[in-house]
Amino acid sequence: MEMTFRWFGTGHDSVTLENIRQIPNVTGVITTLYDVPAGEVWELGDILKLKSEVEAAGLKISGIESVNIHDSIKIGSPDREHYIDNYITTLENLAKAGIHMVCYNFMPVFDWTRSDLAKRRPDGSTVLSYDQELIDKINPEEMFKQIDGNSNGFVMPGWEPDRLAKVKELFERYKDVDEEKLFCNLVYFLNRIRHVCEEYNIKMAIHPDDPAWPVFGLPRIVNNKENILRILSAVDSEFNGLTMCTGSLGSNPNNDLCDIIRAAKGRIHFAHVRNLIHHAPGKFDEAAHLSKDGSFDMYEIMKTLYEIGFNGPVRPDHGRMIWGEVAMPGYGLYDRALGVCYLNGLAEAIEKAGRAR
Ligand SMILES: [Mn+2]
Repeated sequence: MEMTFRWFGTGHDSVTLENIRQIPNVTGVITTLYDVPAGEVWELGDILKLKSEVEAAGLKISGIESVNIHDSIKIGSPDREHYIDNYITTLENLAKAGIHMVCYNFMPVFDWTRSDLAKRRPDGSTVLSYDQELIDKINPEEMFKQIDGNSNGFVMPGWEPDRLAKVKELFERYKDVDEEKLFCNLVYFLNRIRHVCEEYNIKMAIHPDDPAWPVFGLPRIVNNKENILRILSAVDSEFNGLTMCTGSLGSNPNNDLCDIIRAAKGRIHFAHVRNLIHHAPGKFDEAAHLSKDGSFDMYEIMKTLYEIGFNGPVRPDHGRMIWGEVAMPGYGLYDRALGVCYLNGLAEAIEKAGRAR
């Protein structure tokens, strides 16, 4: 496993590459061209510039999160061809720059959703939180405004303000897209990019839906073992893989995380490892990475990744906000760095115990 850290780029992130370089065992960043709107080509020059900046800091680009998918591709409208062609050019440019892992999601309209970006815990830290009852009381436009107004001045990934203006129109465009249609549109997209991924050895890692059930009546298809295996087998080639995000899949306590890891063996190209606390169905808070702080057995998760031979990039995921840090919610330096150290400890112990057997 290669330990990495998500970085949104200079001007978009309170965390610097110099900060990241000093976290023990982190050798790479997972980054993006944050300013390029979904559907547009990532120019090779811009990718190379980003790459030089990361390498000058003594790190490497271990993968991209995300190259976002234009809504026309998810909806399956005729103009998707143009956006898929652009996506293919972006993938070629990334490969030419030596980048071979791309995380993406296939969630309509919204990326992840939360009802509170700074829920206070008894120790004074704050976390992202989800409560379906609260979500049921608001409409998608209010949701956009809440997320944008509570993000400490940062633009949250998937909640770019220019999307707010289009949210009503987007819902209208998705009105005939049910789960089956969304699935077919995903398979269509994967078949169209297959040749370039296979030629350039690009691993595509679809990110699970967060939370792992439909929100605002929009279909969701990357939310449990059965649906994930259906996607992996529909385009049965190694390039078509998964981002194993424990927090997203684990938002539904019926998902057995270690069972999903074993079932997707060989097709997990990226791992997001974090913890959360379940309070009731549809109600959870994010937590520190430590097993004891949440509902997941982080030792078993890391051990299962080790046992299936996963050797791609892994990163801590959303952290708590601690020590007075002001950062993009979930993406501060301190608690994610603590998360790395904890995952490092688990990994070292698991590896040495494995060798001793
Ligand atoms: Mn994730």
